[in-house]
Amino acid sequence: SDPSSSRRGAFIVFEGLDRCGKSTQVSRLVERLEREGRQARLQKFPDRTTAIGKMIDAYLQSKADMDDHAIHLLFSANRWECAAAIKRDLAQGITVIADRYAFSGIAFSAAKGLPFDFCLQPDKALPLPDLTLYMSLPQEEASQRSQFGEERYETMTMQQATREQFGLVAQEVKRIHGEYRWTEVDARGTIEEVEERIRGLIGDLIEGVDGEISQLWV
Ligand code: NYM
Ligand code: MG
Repeated sequence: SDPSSSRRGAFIVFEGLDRCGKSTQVSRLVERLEREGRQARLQKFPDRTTAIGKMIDAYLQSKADMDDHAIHLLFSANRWECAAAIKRDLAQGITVIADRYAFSGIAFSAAKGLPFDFCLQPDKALPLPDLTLYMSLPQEEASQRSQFGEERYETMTMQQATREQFGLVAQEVKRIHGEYRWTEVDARGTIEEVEERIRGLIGDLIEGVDGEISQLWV
């Protein structure tokens, strides 16, 4: 019998600041998995296609203003409305690759000054990623790449504050869920070099995972 048939798909999350190369790497990874004949799905957060996602999109483009707490809860609600589909796909053996997740939610909102604890609560019990890859780019290198767009949060001060909060998020993930669930990836270098690093870090996770998916922050 095929031992892999009893395994669920892995839930792999990519995190990082704006312009760190995340979206490029996420789509290359999903393409590679599909080329290799594996089932994989890309889940972008925020998912701007849903009704809640459209409100988030309007906020990010400064077409709408919103209280900091309210938009924080909408980002979380946007994950909850996708949670059942993520769990269903994982159970069917599909590898789910997320471009941002709850960790962005905490880091960006806490960087605006909301209490860390408040930021963490609404995502409690969401599917726990098997691995989060945090793509890290030194400030000097990020400034050179920058080319920030027009969206909210895309300023040097905000990115610097968010970088610090991501450090605290990493500590919390490691403390509660184990060191192995959060890994920093050096995002310097060419697209191919970074892709190779990521490939090494993911290893045999793409072969599937034994056991049920756990719950975030539980
Ligand atoms: N963002 C993203 C948040 O503030 N909270 C969240 O929960 C998530 C998922 O939205 N600057 C921020 C980070 C980004 C912005 O994301 C849009 P992207 O990946 O640039 O589309
Ligand atoms: Mg962005």
